[in-house]
Amino acid sequence: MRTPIWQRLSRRRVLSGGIVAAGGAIVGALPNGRPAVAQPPDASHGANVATTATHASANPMITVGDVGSAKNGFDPTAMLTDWETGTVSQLPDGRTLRTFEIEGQDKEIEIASGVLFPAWTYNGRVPGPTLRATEGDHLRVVFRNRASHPHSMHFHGIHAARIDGVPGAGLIEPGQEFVYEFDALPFGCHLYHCHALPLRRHISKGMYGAFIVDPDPARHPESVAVAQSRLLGTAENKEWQELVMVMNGFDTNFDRKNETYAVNTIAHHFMKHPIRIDHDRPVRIYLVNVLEFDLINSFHLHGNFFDYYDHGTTLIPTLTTVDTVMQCQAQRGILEFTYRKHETGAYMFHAHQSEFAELGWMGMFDVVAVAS
Ligand SMILES: [Cu+2]
Repeated sequence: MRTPIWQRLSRRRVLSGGIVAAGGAIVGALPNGRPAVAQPPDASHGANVATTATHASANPMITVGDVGSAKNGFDPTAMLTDWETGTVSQLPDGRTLRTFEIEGQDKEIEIASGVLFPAWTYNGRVPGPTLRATEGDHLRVVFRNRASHPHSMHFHGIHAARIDGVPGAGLIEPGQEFVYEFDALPFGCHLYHCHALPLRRHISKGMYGAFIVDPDPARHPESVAVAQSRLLGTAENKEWQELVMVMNGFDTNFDRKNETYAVNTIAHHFMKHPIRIDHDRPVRIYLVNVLEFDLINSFHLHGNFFDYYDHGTTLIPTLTTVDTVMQCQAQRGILEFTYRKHETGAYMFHAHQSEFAELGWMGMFDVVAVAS
């Protein structure tokens, strides 16, 4: 008996003919260059047939269709810059107290056009909110678990074991609440994620987000200007075009392999919605890799080179003049570059694992001259 097409098409075999939109629709290229969609069987489809897609993309190398933000309630473009700075007050000792409120929620999200994924989320979005604080702030993170499974928030930062977000130290049951309280240290580009077991399940379901700690210029007299430029709200910081990119992927058929890859969740979103860059202003990217199942992820920039600050914990670059960096899971860093000496135009960026790029982790910068 012939094996159904959806069983014969392994992820990598599909790639030789095209791309996978996954979770139900496998997209390949027909000989005439038109994409085809193969549906796995369910009660309403007795047979497996390849049919011509009704809404082919103009670009045969990327996923078809587009994901609107209305259904998900979040938009990858907005996520580039929507810093969550919390509620700010002052402690009796004069220090800043920054309070964040986060809810664990089950939510079905759309990760490519027509491809739904049953996510576990922080505040109903994947990645969760980008938490941003200043070095030395006292942080209070109130986590309420409104989801169906036990969850936690484990921060990559300096803190006590009792609030580490692992079992027995802030892992909480559905309906419960926990407060993680610690100082924002060290400065850098960090992350948080759920640390419930099995860990790979909770991370791959979507429970992670970026955690940025800006340096306090008063603590860095040797590099005040650099520290100022990183501190949100300063005039020096406003000169920069800052973006947060969380590299992730989704295992839509639960075989412990990813079917789609992305920055900020939606496959190929930044191919369809290029990121507008002012030619004259420098760019700073807070890059975080949370990809599960694949050992390594990477970022490659076209037509340009960048300086890199591993973990963001230094004010001088740890790598200079590179055009590619690789990151293992939970590794992160800051990229800085400029297009000031370039022609305007569309410059690509993507994972240099070609397979990841073809499955969604690829985007464009639209570098334009902005009249002052
Ligand atoms: Cu969890």
